[in-house]
Amino acid sequence: MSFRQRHWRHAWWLGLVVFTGFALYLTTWRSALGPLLPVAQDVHEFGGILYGAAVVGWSGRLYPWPARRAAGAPGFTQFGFFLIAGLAVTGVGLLVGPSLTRAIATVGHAAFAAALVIWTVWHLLAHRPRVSPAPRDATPAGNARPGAPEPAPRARDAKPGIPRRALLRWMGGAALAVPLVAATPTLLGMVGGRLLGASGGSDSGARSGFVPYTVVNGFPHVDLATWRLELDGLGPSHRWTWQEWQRESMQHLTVNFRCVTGWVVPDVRFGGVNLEAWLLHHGWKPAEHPWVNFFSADGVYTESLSAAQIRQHQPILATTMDGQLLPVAQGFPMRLYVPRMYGYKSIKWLNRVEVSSREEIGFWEQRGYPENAYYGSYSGI
Ligand SMILES: Nc1nc2c(c(=O)[nH]1)N[C@H]1C(S)=C(S)[C@@H](COP(=O)(O)O)O[C@H]1N2
Ligand SMILES: [Mo]
Repeated sequence: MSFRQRHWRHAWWLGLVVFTGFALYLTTWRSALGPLLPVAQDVHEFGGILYGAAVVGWSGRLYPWPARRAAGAPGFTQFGFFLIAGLAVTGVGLLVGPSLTRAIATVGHAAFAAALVIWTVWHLLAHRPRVSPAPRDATPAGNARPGAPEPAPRARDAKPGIPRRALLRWMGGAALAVPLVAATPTLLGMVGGRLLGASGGSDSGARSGFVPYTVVNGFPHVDLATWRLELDGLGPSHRWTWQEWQRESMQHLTVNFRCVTGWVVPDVRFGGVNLEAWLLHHGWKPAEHPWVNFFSADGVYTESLSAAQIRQHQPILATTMDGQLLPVAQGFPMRLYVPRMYGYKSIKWLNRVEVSSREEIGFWEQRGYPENAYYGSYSGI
């Protein structure tokens, strides 16, 4: 395989895997992809495994680092091989194994991804098109060091300047790197928590490790003085003010919070009101209303659970996380939390619950993720 072929092959594969990977984590890319998100996830998982296996298993040809190293290629170039191998290993860790493995893999995968972006930018800069030297005749005579070996003879008609095609190709590569560089702080935020600002951006204040998703522009800022929780479907609708809600009895559970795209935050302590007990207390008859639908103050996101799912998983209407009120980015003042189901069930900025004879199919379920969001119910492999 020629030098050029090899580079093109890497560019295509990396492009595919890196861009689909970023689409899974970055909230703006996610919403832009919409119904294609589950497809992007499949492409990322399959593509990543194939590419990682090809690079590691076929490294002699696809990534001939030992040979190039011996030939005196810069050491940092070879480093890319280890970053790709690291991404492959942590990527598999995200797909299999217990929560602890996945939580470690989450941080590792983000760290390797950020490092790979930095490495790619370095690679682009190190190999940017250079002005080819002027023909020998034009070199000022005084520049020749005494005793320096005679430079190899060059074609007399070589024109000085940057080869146009190389320049265009390089500019294309650099343009592709821009969104990746812009997104790198988010990845580093997942690694270093608050080191580079809370993950996900400016006013998020999310707990480190979480990726504070939203499908609208920004996070709704809810005022406790005007906040109401509404319960519909049981005769006249019930409403709770924040003060009234404080009289409900709280329960606490410590969980591993897990998104369908792989990331896990271990040992999160949620406090809230048991959904089933609360509904039953207000006259819910599961046989009459086998669906419970949930609505968000963001006006877009929805979720639903069947009576059977509620029975089995005992979700809570959470108002605290690790003993404090929820951060704005993470659903202040109330979110659902559904144990043993992927994070997309845990609707944020919850302000209305409706018991119904029909299901309001959830935001991500409409876009291809399973309604029965049990851990393990979705993965490209
Ligand atoms: N209103 C609303 N709720 C939401 C989402 C969202 O975009 N909007 N994203 C869901 C997804 S896919 C996940 S993984 C979790 C993420 O929780 P976090 O924002 O606390 O990290 O929230 C879920 N609840
Ligand atoms: Mo998610």
